[in-house]
Amino acid sequence: MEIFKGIPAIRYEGADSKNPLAFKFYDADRVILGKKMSEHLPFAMAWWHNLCATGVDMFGRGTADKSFGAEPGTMAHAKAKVDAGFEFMQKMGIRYFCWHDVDLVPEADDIKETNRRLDEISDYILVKMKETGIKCLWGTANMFGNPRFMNGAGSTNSADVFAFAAAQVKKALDITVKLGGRGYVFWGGREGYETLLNTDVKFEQENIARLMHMAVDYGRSIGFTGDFYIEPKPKEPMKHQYDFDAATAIGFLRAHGLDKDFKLNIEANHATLAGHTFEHDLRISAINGMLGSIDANQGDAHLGWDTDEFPFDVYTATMAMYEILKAGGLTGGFNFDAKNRRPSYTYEDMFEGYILGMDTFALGLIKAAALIEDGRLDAFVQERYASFRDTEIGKKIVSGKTDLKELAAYADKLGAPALPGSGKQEALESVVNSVLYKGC
Ligand code: XUL
Ligand code: CO
Repeated sequence: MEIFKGIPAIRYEGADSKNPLAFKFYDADRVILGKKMSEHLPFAMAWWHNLCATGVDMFGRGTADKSFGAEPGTMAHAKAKVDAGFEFMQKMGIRYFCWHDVDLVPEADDIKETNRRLDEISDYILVKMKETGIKCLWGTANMFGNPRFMNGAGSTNSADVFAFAAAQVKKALDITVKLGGRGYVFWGGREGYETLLNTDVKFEQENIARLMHMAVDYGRSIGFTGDFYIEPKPKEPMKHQYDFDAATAIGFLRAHGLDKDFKLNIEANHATLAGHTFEHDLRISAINGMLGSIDANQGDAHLGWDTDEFPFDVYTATMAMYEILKAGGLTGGFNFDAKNRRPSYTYEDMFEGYILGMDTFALGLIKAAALIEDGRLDAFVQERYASFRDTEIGKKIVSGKTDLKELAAYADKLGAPALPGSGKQEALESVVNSVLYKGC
């Protein structure tokens, strides 16, 4: 039974189209830098926002009806969400989805019953996957919503809660493997603290690592060959979260011997909450060999929280795609961890949010490829460090064949070094504009 009645499959109509239910820039088969757009951009639907979130906030109840014709809180509703999700993805041409355990089924009081429900719904999802060719990008366990996780999951002060979290991770891994997921995510929802006064930070971090090691051991034992991901976020819901940003998460993974099995899932709005740009956290992940997947969304520069908006900012998408292309692409995908604004409550709005996000990333891809082909940014960076390639002393520094004594003697002879050359930021920003708006 069709759920999104009257909404057709979304097609590419080009930039001149005035049809709100058409792509203006995302043309799946268009080839950019030798690869189809659809291969560069494995988009994914986030089960939680698209199929579960109604727009409820702390000031008012939801505005959107996501019952899809069934009674919320029932297995009939869980199945209706599967039907809605697959119809949505098929109409959008989206080939992947991401989920938390409790997005898929209503959580029961007893975990045995929750797990039985997960078995039932994943059987149903598998049938739909076979029918449509749609795949699972990643799965995760929600270890932040239930009151038992008020002090965290891996970082909780209660051994029983830790054990319960472990049980959820085990089941979520079982379902990820059953659905052939490419990845498994740890977003440290409440892995952090409200005050240092009551917190043993060292012990909590060690316990998170213990949980992650157990997940790796169990996952590999049941045939999970994909990547585990940490999704960094600096704050919200906790005042301070341990996976603050990409650099912090990489340090944690290395300190605890988890870096071979883990990469990062970088969310744009989390990077900006950490005081970085999205492209900064992508660069830090990429240069450390840990760029895995992304949560594609954006925040609001005037608000200090995780607004999870659909990507609209073409500059950010361009610079993000520039980083991703230069890193050789993602092993994961582009998950729209994004939700409609509360007053955008209709079925059309759900599609229009994804159209906006996919078109924004398509533009980002087109423009990033143009920046790479233009070559001026790359050439400038190359030239900027030329003294380490072209001078004897520079070559010695880079190859480790000198020491402080020799460099001090060299500096004595030098007197004062010349200024290191203009950074040319404004000229380079102008290059970006001239590539983005060529032909205007
Ligand atoms: C929350 C967030 C999560 C993770 C998955 O800020 O981004 O939805 O993506 O747990
Ligand atoms: Co996210």
